[in-house]
Order: sequence, then structure tokens, then C-alpha cells
Amino acid sequence: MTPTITAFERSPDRGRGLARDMRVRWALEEVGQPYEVRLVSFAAMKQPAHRALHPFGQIPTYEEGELVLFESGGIVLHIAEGHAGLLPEDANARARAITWMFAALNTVEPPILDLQTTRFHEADKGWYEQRLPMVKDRIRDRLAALSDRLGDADWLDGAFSAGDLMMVAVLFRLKASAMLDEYPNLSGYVARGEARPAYKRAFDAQLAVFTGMPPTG
Ligand code: GTB
Repeated sequence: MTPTITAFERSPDRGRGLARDMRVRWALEEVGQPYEVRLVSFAAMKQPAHRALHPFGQIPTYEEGELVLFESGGIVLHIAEGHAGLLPEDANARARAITWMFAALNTVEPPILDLQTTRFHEADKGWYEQRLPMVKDRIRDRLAALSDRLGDADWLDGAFSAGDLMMVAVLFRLKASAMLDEYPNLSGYVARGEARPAYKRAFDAQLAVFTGMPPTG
């Protein structure tokens, strides 16, 4: 059964791959699962019909027959568990890959989100200039630890997994800032993720929503 996901009708990032449907599209592309996309406006997201799918009135959602999921992490895990390619067969390695997914979402993404919230909603506050360096240093704490762990490996724990997919998607949010460049192995790690054919297909598909052009190839 072809799943349907939701995405922004008009993404505020103008198709730069920052909205969280990107990680779901990427997972679907990695496992070779075709999917459909229903685009939703900000207004529609808050209506009862969409809230029945997503209690918080957000994207992405995932519908597959009677199954309805929200939360990009839960959706990617469901995709990874249902198809070969994103989770190792070995039980311990599989548990570690899932742990990296949680690390991406629970440990690395929160300080990155804090930076974005600070920039978008607090720039006019008198204390903004004082707070910004602290917010950035909290990100650096996480990046330094992650950089130490990754070392010169290609991926976090052996072969590419859903843990890497989620970590790259999270780190990608820092691309516009110079912070990632302070950790060359992490910028290389993100570049390796972006170079994956599945990533490119997912990126092109979400960009095409913005440009109105169909994806090529
Ligand atoms: N924890 C949830 C998940 O991981 O799925 C969070 C979902 C979420 O934040 N969804 C956002 C949303 O629907 C879109 S992705 N926002 C609308 C709303 O809450 O009303 C977050 C996002 C939005 C925009 C950009 N951007 O423009 O750069 C980047 C990321």
C-alpha cells in the first residue's frame, strides 16, 4: 500500500530541505518505497480534519491504510522497521542505530532548535545579544562530543542507518550557520548524507513543491 505523507503547501524555508517532511521522504527513498504527498496550508493544519491525524496540528504525518502516524522520529522508525536497508539485522546493532535516532532528536536537535527560536522570536529583546553566545555554546558542546565519537568514520556505527539519517537531517539545520564548519568531520558527515542518491531524490521532490517544477530523473 502506498503511504501518504503531509508536507507544507508553501514551506517557509522555500524548499531548502529544512522542514521535517524531508527526513520522512529521505527514509522512504532509502528503502525504495513510493509515496504520495498531500500538501497542507498553515490554516488547514489547524483544522479538525488534520488534527485528527496530528494532535498538534503540524506536518509531517504518515497514513498507510488504517495506520496514522505523526512525529518524524516515529515515522522514520516505522519505515525503517518495515523495510530492509535502514536498520541492521543484528539485534544489538539495531538497538544502537535506534539509540542514535533518539540522540539526534533528543540530545542534538533541542539546542539547535533553541538557536532558531532565539533568532526568530527573541532578536528584538534587550538580552538577545547576551543570550546568543550561550545558546551557540550549548550547540558546540553537543557538536564537539559528536565529532569526537564520529572520529574519521563515515557513519556513526558501521553502515549507514536510520540513526545517521536522523543525525544528518538534524545537523543539516546548521548548514546556514558557520558552526558546522568548526567540526570538519561533521560537515563531511553531512555532505556524505547529502550525496546519497536517496537524499537527492527527497530533496528534489520537496524543492519541486516550492518551485512548482516536477523532480527530474
Ligand atoms: N516533533 C515534530 C516532528 O519531529 O515531527 C515536530 C513537527 C514540526 O515542528 N513541524 C513543523 C510544523 O508543522 C514543520 S517542520 N510547523 C507548523 C506549525 O507548528 O504550525 C519545522 C520547520 C518549520 C520551518 C522551517 N523553516 O522554514 O526553515 C524549518 C523547520
